Amino acid sequence: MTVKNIIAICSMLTLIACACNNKTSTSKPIEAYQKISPDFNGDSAYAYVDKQVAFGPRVPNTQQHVACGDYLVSELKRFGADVQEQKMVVTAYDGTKLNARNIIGSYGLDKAIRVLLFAHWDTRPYSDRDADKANYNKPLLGANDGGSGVGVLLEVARIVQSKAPEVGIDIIFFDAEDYGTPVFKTKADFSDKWWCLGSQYWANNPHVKDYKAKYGILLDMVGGIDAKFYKEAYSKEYAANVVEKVWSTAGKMGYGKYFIGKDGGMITDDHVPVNQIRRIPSIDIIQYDLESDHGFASYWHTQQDDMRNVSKETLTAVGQTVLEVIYNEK
Ligand code: AHN
Ligand code: ZN
Repeated sequence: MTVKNIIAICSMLTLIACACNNKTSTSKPIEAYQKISPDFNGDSAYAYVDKQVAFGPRVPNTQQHVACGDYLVSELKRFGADVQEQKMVVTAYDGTKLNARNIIGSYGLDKAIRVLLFAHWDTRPYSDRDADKANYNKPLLGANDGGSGVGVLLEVARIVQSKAPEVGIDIIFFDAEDYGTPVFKTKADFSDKWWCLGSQYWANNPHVKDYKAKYGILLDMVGGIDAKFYKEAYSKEYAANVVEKVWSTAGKMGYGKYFIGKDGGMITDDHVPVNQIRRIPSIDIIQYDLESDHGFASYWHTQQDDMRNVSKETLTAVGQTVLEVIYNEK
């Protein structure tokens, strides 16, 4: 038998197999979900995370923090957003005055119906979950914790500029989320109020008087490899319909391995002041680990939170889901 003959026979068999398949599939077609949103580019989002991490830790009162803040403002402007900066001094758990900056980028300012998308851009000054005590007082790189949410939202901004959704979009990068009381302190106030300082400030002093949005979506730690996002308790309490909308959209788009249809923990995060003070129903998309004792990935609040843990696939699953949700909004 010649090579040509073998190829001919193989092609015939393939054709027959295809024909048979078609016959069976016509009886019950499996319709793929047709998304209406533009494609989210995971390479692009990854590059925005990498760029932030390259500044080093972004801890308030440091020069790297100022430099990264300037970069975020310039990127939002490059993507055609109307940018506002909210500079404030907030007080940390230990009395330190933090020079903080919330960065706000808006699209479609003439539109009454708005969706708020947010993430924190600062990184933690302590690696207080590190296996090595010697690292407790070291700031961390925050590739996932800080970088990932902002990276996804910068890519969302780039896309929103190229094709406007029907609703207005406000993107806020909150500062000073991650300066909460370190766990290694013995005599200290461990109240939740020392977290989320930038979003607390904004919720009491919005950039626009009486600012309202239909709902809000917080992205926090959305880049981890094989991340799992569970339905977080505050999100369910304040914005159950938004949780359902986001999780069902993710499922239809084939991202069900990331968006798990089960309950996660109750997490103090930037969506809490947005819900409780600003009264905007808001959810938190946050990587959660039911197995770990603190609920988060093993590298959370350690020196290991670097680019090795960031996945383009996870960034895409989250970014494409958020895009599909906002492009379906009217
Ligand atoms: C607390 O640990 C109290 N909340 C988690 C919020 C957080 C920290 N997100 C990122 N870093
Ligand atoms: Zn953190």
